Amino acid sequence: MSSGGHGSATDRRLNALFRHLSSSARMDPQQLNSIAASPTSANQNDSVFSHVVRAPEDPILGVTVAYNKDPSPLKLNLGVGAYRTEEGKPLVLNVVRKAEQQLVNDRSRVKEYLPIVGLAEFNKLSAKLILGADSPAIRENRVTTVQCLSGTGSLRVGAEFLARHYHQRTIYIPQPTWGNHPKVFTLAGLSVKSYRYYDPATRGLNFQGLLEDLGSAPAGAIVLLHACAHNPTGVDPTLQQWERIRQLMRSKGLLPFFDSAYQGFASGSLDSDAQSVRMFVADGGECFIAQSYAKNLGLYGERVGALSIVCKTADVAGRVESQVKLVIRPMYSNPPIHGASIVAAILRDRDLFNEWTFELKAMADRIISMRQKLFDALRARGTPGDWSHIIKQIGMFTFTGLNPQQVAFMTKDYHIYMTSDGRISMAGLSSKTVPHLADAIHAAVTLVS
Ligand code: KET
Repeated sequence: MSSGGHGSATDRRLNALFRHLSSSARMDPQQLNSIAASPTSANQNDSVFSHVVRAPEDPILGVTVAYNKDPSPLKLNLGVGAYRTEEGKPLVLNVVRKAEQQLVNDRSRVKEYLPIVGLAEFNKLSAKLILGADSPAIRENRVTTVQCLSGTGSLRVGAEFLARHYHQRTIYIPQPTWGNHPKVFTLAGLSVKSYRYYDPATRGLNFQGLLEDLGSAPAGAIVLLHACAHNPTGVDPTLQQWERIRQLMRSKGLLPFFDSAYQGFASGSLDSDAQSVRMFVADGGECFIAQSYAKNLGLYGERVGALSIVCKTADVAGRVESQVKLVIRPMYSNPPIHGASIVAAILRDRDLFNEWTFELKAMADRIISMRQKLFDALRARGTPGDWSHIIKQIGMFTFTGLNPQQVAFMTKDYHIYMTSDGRISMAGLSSKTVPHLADAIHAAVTLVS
């Protein structure tokens, strides 16, 4: 257990975990008594886990669980952010198939453990992908990149490092944000606060609120920023707004932690979608970046991502990396080899890389065309309300503005599955299913308030 005294990161983590578990467990007094009873008085047939109460399903992944149980042929899963084809099928990119074939054909490949930080070539190429090939930070060797378990694992490793080694343990996350963010950061030992981000009235950015909240954050606080295609709102700052955010954060010494889970999905261009991150790196300051290849390469289940930490000097970066290794080793020892090898094969080869950018653009374009189709379908039905946000928002999701009752109605009567905050994954929609969704939305807004 902890040897660091009461204030240590481990203690804080355990306390946070305990609070989390006891608040979700809601034990009744009888159960508490049976836990308190001595082992000798317990019935031999009682499980030592009989006090464990069933936890609720995850708000996002639980939608798929409910969907899978529904026998209706009409059912439609717009919950999880996972790309589907026009036929409603998961997509393995052609370029991924090619890279995998290369790997299989290469008999010299072995299955040895990777180093704690993962595949070196993958790390180098991932840093180049997000920071740009000509990034001075890379040239000056002041970026450390470690392969992690997709975006989530990268966020968690970064947060664990910060909880141990950074003086300010408060992280500000946007309101709203991806539902897993508060859990990842709390369990890592950080204290989570939020900053205003979305304005339901305009269905756009609450820029003033954002500036005020970051302006009154304590010096040095960590700030989680969605690099592009903000989840769940689909609302991103403009480049001018990013510049204001950058100036404010740098003037207060706030530490940026970028979550880049959708590079290429917002605009269809890998470089355009990395601009926010590159602005913060261009000023020579420090930042964290968690990258995921789940969406943009369709490698969801391969769990491949990277954490980059941009430091002031190469010397600091080296020492930081040595400590990140101490975070990773007792957690999962070292990352898996297959997904990272696929990514490295694609990023290192000009032809495969170009092919990827075409396939990525095609995915982004199909999502954009679904936005237009859904918007047109609602207009055609005369559905009350202004639905222009469907075509204005970007990335994988539309934040519809439907309330939890309307969502529950659509699930019950139309077998449409989505998160209760009214987010729909546009990537799960196809020309064939748009009319069904439009009918459901029309019925929901006219019948359920
Ligand atoms: N960040 C954001 C903003 C995000 O939306 C996701 C996944 C992740 C990180 C983590 O992805 P990973 O698969 O660990 O690389 N979001 C979708 C899936 C999920 O909730 O796990 C979603 O919001 O549907």
